[in-house]
Amino acid sequence: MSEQEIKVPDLGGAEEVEVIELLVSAGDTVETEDPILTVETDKASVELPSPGAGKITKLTVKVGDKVKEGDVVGMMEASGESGGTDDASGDDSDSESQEASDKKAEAESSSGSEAGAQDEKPAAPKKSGGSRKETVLVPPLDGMEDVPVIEINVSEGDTIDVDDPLVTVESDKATMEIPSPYGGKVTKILVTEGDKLSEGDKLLELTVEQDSGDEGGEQEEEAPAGSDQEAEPEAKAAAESQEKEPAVQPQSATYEPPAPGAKVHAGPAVRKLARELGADMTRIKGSGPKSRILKDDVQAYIKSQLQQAQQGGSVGTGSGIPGVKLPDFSQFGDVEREAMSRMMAVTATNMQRSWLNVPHVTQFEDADITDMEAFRKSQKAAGEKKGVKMTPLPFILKACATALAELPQFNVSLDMERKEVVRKQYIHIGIAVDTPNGLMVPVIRDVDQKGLWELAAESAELAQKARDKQLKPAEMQGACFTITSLGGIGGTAFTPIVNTPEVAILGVSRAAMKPVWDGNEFQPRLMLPLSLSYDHRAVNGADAARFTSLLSQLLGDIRTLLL
Ligand code: CAO
Repeated sequence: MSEQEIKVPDLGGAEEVEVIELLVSAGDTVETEDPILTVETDKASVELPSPGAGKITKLTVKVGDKVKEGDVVGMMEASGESGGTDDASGDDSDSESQEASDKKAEAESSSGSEAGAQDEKPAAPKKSGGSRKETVLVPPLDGMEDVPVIEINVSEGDTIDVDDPLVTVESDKATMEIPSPYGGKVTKILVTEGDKLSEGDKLLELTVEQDSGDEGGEQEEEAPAGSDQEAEPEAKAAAESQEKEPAVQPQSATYEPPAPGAKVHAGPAVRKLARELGADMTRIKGSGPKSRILKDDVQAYIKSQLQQAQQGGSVGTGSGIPGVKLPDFSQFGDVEREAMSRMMAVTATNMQRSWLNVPHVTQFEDADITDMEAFRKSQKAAGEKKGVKMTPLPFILKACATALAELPQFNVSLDMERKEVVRKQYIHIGIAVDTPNGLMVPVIRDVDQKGLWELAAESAELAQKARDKQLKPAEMQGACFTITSLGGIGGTAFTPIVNTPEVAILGVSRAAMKPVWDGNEFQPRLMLPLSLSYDHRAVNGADAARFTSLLSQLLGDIRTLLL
C-alpha cells in the first residue's frame, strides 16, 4: 500500500488543457482506467484515466485549472491489486501515456503478461497457462453452401482478437465476414480466394494463449481466448452471442448506433488517432476494460468502414451521401432498442445497394383480367381434386415468361466493370414471399416450360417452404426477373425495387372492378394493376411500355399464352 501521484498523461498533441470536471473525490475507490477528471482541449473533451486501482487521497487541481502532460493532479493509495504494476506509480510520465494504458489493457488479457504473473488475488487469476492450437471451422452460413471466398482478411503471423474478420465470403444475396471465434496468432491459412466454403470446412489454424480459462477443459470450446478474463465483458458477450447465433455477420452489421447518452471512454492518444482518421468515436465499440476504446478498435472500425465503402455498403460510409444522424429518441419518450435479425440486416443492405446503384423507373398498367378470373374460378373444383389452389400468380408468371422471351432486353444483367450485357438463355422467375421473418424470394426455374397447374403447385410449395424457413440456397438463386404480388393484401400501385443483378421486377396490386369504356358505354371490368420497375441503364422506357402492354394483352386473353 503506497501513495502515488496521479499525473496528466500524453495529451495527444495538446499543450495546455483546462480541467472542466472532477469525476472523483478524496476517499473514492477507483479501478485502473476509471476516469478521474475531464479536461478540454481545443478539439474535444477528454477523460484522464486512473493509472491504477486504489483510493484517491487528494485532488490537487480544481475546475478551471490549466494542466499539461506530467502535471500532478492528485494522489492515490494503490491497492494491492495493481500496486505491483510499475507503470502505475506515476514516476515516469511516459508510463502514463494512453499507449501504455492500452498496452496494459492488452497485457491484462494475455496470460503471458508480467503484470498478470504478479497478481496473487484469486478472484482475478492471471497465471501463465501456455498456448493451444485451434482450427477454426466455417460456421453455419445461413443455410448456404459453396459460398466463394472473396477476401482473406488476415495473414499468417497476424495476432487477432475474438470477432476479427477472418475471411469475407459472398453469396448472390450478401457479402459476409466470418469472424474469429478466438483471439490468438494465425499460424496457417487453409483456404485461398475463390475457394467455395460450406459449414464445417477448415478455415485456418490459430495459436490461442491459454490463461485463466484453462482450468475447465470445456472452456476451451465455449469461451474462446479473450473471454476468459473478467475484465473483458465485450469479448465475453461476443463469444456468448456467437454461441446463440450463426457466427456470420453481414457487412452492414458493423454499424454500431450509439446508445442514447453513451459516454465514450478513451485516452488522449486514441482520441487523437480517431480525430486524425476522422472516426466518429461514438460508433466504435471499445474492447478495453470497461469498454474503453483502444487504438486497435479505431483501426478495426476504419477498416470495416473502408470495406463497406468498397462493397457499396451503407449510406454515409463511402457512397458520398451523408449518413442519417439519429437523435437521442429517449428525449421524446420511452424507446427500446432491438438488434436487427440477420435477414433484416441482409435485406436492408441489398435494398440499399439496389436503390443506390440502379436508376429506377416504374411503368404502370392495368390488365383486364375479367375473363382470366372467370376461367380461374371455373378451375376451382379441378384444383380441389389436385390439392392445388389456382391464384392469379401462375397466370402472371406465365405471362411474364412469355414477355421475357419476346423482349429479351429484360432478361439480362449488366456487367458494368467489363461493360458487357449478360443475356440469359433461360427463364427463371423469383417470387417475393412475405414471411414472419422478412422477405424471401424463392425462384421458379424454367417458367416458360411449365404449365399453370405446375406453376401453381410449385409457387405454393416454395412460398410455404419460405415461411417454414426450409428453403435451400439453390432455391433462392438464379432468378432473371422477380414478381412481387401484394394482390392478396391490397393497394392500387407501388414502386418495387429491382432485385439486382436482375433488371426488372413486376409489382402486382389488388384487382378491382372498374368502369371501362368499350367505345359505346362503360363496362364493369376486373382490372389488375401492374407496376413494372426497371433498371433504366438496361431497359428504355418504350420497351418498358411494350412489356407492360404485352402483359396486359396476355392476361386480358389468356388463350394467347398458349401461342
Ligand atoms: N388481386 C385480387 N386478389 C388477389 C390477387 C390480386 N392481384 N392476388 C391474389 N389474390 C387473392 C387470391 O386469389 C386469394 O384469394 P382466394 O383465397 O379468394 O382465392 C388471396 O388473394 C390470397 O392469395 P395468396 O397471397 O395466398 O396467393 P398468391 O398466389 O396470390 O400469392 C405469394 C402468393 C407468395 C406471392 C403471397 O402469399 C405473398 O407472400 N405476397 C406478399 C409478397 C410481398 O411481401 N411482396 C412485397 C415485396 S416488396 O417489400
